[in-house]
Amino acid sequence: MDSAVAQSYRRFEIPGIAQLVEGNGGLPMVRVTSPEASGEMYLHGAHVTSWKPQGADEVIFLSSRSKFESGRAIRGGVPICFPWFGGKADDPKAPAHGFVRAKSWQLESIAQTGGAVTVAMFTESNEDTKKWWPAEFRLVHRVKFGSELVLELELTNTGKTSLRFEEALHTYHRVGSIEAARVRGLDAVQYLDKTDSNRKKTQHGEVAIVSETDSVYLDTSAAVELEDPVLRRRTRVTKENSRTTVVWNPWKEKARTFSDFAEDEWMRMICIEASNASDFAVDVAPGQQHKMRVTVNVAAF
Ligand code: TA6
Repeated sequence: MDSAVAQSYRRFEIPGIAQLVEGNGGLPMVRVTSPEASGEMYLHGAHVTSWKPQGADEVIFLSSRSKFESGRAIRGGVPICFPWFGGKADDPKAPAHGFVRAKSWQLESIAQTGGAVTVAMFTESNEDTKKWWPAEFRLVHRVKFGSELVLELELTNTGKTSLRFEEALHTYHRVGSIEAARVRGLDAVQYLDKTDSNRKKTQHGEVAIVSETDSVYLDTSAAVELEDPVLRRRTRVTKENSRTTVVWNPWKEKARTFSDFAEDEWMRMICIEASNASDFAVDVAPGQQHKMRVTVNVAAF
C-alpha cells in the first residue's frame, strides 16, 4: 500500500513485526505479527479487529458483513465508544456511541516490547467534534498485542474547563455458540436491563444468554470470565478504572435489523464491554488525564 497515509507512516514499521497495510475497504491498518501474537488495528476508529495469541484461535469476532467506510463503525472488533455511550441524551440525531469510532485516527507509535507489540493511535478535538461536544481533548488508544491483549484508552483534558464523558471498549468476543457460553464474575451485581425499559435488576449467578441481552452492570470493577465449552477456552477480562461492564447479544430477531450482521453470526459473538457509562461517567479537570485499561487473557481447557 503506497497511499500517502502509508508513506507518512512507513517510518513506524518494524520489519517482519509490524506493517502498515491496506485493509478492508482500502482503509489503512497496522498488521502485527509478533512472536507472541498476531493482530490488526485500523486507523479508522483506532479499531482493533483481530487478536490471535500464538498457538490459539482468533479471539475477536468480526462480522463478514461489516462495512469499512468513513462515517460508519466496523461491526465487531473493539469499537471505541466516546464521549457518550448509546444514544446522546440531549440529541437524538447524534451518532450512537459517540463520534470517534467512525473517523480516522492518527498513528502515534509502534513499539516492540519483548515478544509483544504496542500500537498507539490518537485523535484530538477540532471544530467538527465541537459541533457535537464542546470539550477540548486528546484521546489515545494504546494496544499491546502479546500473549495477552491490553487495551488502554487515555483521555487528556486539553481545555480550560472540566469535562464529563462516558466511554466503553465495546469488545466483541468470538464464541462457539452463544447458547453454551457463560459469563462469570457479575453475581449479585445490579444492572440496567436495556431490553426491559432500563429497569434496575440484580444478577443471580453466572450470565447465560437465552434471548436478546443488553445489560449495563453498575459499580463493578470485577474481572469477568467467559467460558466457552464449544471452543473449549476461558477468556478472562480484567479492567482498571472502569466501574461499569456491559454484556450484549442481539439474539436472532434484533440481529436481523443490522445490515452488517450475517445470518446466524449473532450465535457466535458476545460483547463484554469495560466502560464508564450512565451514572458512572467520568469527570476530568483541565490538564488532567483518565486511563481505562482492559486486559484479556485466554486459556484452553
Ligand atoms: O453495548 C450494547 C449496545 O449499546 C446495544 O444497545 C446495541 O445498540 C449495541 O451497543 C450495538 O450498537 P451499534 O451502534 O454498534 O450498532
